[in-house]
Amino acid sequence: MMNGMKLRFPEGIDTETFLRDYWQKRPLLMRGALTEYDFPLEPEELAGLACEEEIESRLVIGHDRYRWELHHGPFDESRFSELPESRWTLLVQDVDKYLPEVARLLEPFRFIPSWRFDDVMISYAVPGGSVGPHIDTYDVFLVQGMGRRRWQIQPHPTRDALIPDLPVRILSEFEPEQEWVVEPGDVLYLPPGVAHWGIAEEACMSWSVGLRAPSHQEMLDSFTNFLLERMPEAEHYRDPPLPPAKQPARIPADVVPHTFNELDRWLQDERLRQRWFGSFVTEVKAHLAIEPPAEPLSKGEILHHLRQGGLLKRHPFSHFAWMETGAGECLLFACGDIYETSGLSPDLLETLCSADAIDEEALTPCIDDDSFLNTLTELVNLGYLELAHE
Ligand SMILES: [Mn+2]
Repeated sequence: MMNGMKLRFPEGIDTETFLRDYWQKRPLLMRGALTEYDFPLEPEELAGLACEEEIESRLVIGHDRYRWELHHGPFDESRFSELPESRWTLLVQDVDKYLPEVARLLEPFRFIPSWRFDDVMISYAVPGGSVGPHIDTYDVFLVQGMGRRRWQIQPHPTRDALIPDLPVRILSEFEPEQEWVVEPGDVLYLPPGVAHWGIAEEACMSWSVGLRAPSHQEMLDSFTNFLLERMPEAEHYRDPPLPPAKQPARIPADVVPHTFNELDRWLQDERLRQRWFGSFVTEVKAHLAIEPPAEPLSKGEILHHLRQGGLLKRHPFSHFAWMETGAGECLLFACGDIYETSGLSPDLLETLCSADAIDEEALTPCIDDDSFLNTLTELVNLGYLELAHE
């Protein structure tokens, strides 16, 4: 199904060994790993995107190791002609959401689950341009698209202290252990925690395929809120067997595990955990709002569209995923919403969540199933699926 581009690993490494030995463990430079991709975006077009109101962009100017400027887009077109000839970088986030030909860059990375991906960020730098030495908390594939960039890395930084009072996160100490000059088609994989500094040798563009890695703090915050919305208000604290209190002010230590036994019933509820997880990992970033269609469509209209050879396509901002729960059910997750599906095969769910386009044939034999058609209609009327012709 996912045909087309493959990542060309270095000699002696394949997908399995990459995932086993490098993924989330060690950096890997892959020379010429993506030479067949044609990087369909010019610097001028990237600058154009940075002028758009709804697109997130940044301009980083590095005067020297300790002096940095950060400016947030959208920018005026004239801004770019006023910039110096060296030492600045323009970064544009989520370009894959706006340009399908940029989203194609995700194809060769499909051996990693799609719900792990965040975005393709594209940067353009003039000679000497960089965002300084820093550490990211997520995995990234740094794909060189144009020109040459010098990457220096320190895989196990001893300190993560930042230079204080700067608008950008710059490490105060950086001792590179490895260094490469990358060229178009080269891919540098970095796991989280590797200190890195990439400096443009000449005008260059780097395409960063970034993964999602929410913090434990964010996850607990989201999970407990999810639970709070689903727990009955009426359940309250109850005492364990109570001896007469000799020291009325004392909290007996065994009250704590007793209380947590009660709370653990919620925290350990596998059914709720699974629903939260799928919902959480398919949530859409707040600034990427999906607009529902102006006029809601009926089941009949959607069925008619498909019967006429029409297609359904996922909204480019959307995240879809599915899960076989182990309790004999499959859940479909779309943009944080949870759908309990019955009678949908894993193959159909996978198609719904990852095929480029969905046609009538892909949806047989479920197309006549009323509850499935209801789900499909809801997905269309939320804007998660869009009617398309091709
Ligand atoms: Mn980085």
